Amino acid sequence: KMGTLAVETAVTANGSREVQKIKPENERSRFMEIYNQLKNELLSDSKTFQYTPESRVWVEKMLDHTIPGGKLNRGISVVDSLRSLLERELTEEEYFLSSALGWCIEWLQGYFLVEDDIMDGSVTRRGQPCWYRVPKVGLIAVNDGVVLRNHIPQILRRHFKKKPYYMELVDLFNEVEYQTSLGQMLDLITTPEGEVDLSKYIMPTYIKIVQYKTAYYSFYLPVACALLMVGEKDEAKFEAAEKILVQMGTYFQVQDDFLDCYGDPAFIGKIGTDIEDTKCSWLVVQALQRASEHQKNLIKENYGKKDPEKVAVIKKLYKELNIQKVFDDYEHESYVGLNAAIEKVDNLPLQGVFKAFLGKIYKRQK
Ligand code: GPP
Ligand code: MG
Ligand code: MG
Ligand code: MG
Repeated sequence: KMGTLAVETAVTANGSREVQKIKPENERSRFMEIYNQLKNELLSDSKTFQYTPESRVWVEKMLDHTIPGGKLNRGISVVDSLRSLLERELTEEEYFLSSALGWCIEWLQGYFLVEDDIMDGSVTRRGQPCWYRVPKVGLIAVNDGVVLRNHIPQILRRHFKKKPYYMELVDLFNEVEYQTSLGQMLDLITTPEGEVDLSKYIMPTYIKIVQYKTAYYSFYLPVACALLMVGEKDEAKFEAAEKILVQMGTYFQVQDDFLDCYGDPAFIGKIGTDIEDTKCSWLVVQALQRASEHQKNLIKENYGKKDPEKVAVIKKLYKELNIQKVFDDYEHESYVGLNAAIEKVDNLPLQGVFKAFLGKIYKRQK
């Protein structure tokens, strides 16, 4: 069944009924209804698998813990992008289908985060323990991630099999997942066991890591889904979108790196681990560009250690090097640069999609 929440309407001065802008809380709860529908479909017995009571309880608990608790920006942006591309309010069917694709992206993200938190040794996520840290879960979480990943083709088959763009959709999700896994690989192999090799922490490496591990699935994927839904065939449109959205996704991951160190864990819902994990973070790359020989040695001795005193040495060094100011300047420049690139897009609906995306993330605190 389709979501049944009515769209608010109002009578305007000239008496015509006009669709009002849906408030964010409504948008979220309407979107959440579709999560419940997709979850129930996955948990019903199918030809593929007949759940036992115990396994059904397990998967439901796992889904509720790992899928809907985030900002839902990626998911909702498929709906917003489609509305913007069509330049009108969506029909019930369009709303449902774009939401289902949005949820597929949230499912992909849920899967990535379950695995990423294990690899990064993180403690909390979205204000609760990481899934692998929940009692009785542990490394079962590795397989739970695989289950989550495989829910995506199930959702796509159930709701999109007869659509003319079905093949392209499946192919898109596969391609983007592959890109993300390569970005994650680069992230992990740039983070050596044992001695810290500072020569690896340079901008070109950084850019490549974040484009692949974050930008494709977080920014390009939602818009590419909406373009497929409107039947877009022009490869150039996809490429133009990719160029701007990858640039935007890079800026987004720089913010993520900044918040890892300077965000309030109570507000961002996760405790940073980048310094302890020897990550090729934007902050350390910037610090190294500005560090004296003495300061470089301090980084070499203190970066990548669990010891809170060593972490404090790194944070003090960031302060001395004024990295917060470097970030503020970067944020401003990125915003100006992205806006300039967006202004040059000749397709107005697509331009609206990009503007909405940028507006959502500029100066974000979480
Ligand atoms: C986020 O990086 C990267 C991902 C979520 C991609 C993971 C990809 C896999 C194939 C598992 P991050 O570690 O900086 O994110 P966070 O700060 O949220 O932990
Ligand atoms: Mg992580
Ligand atoms: Mg990671
Ligand atoms: Mg991070």
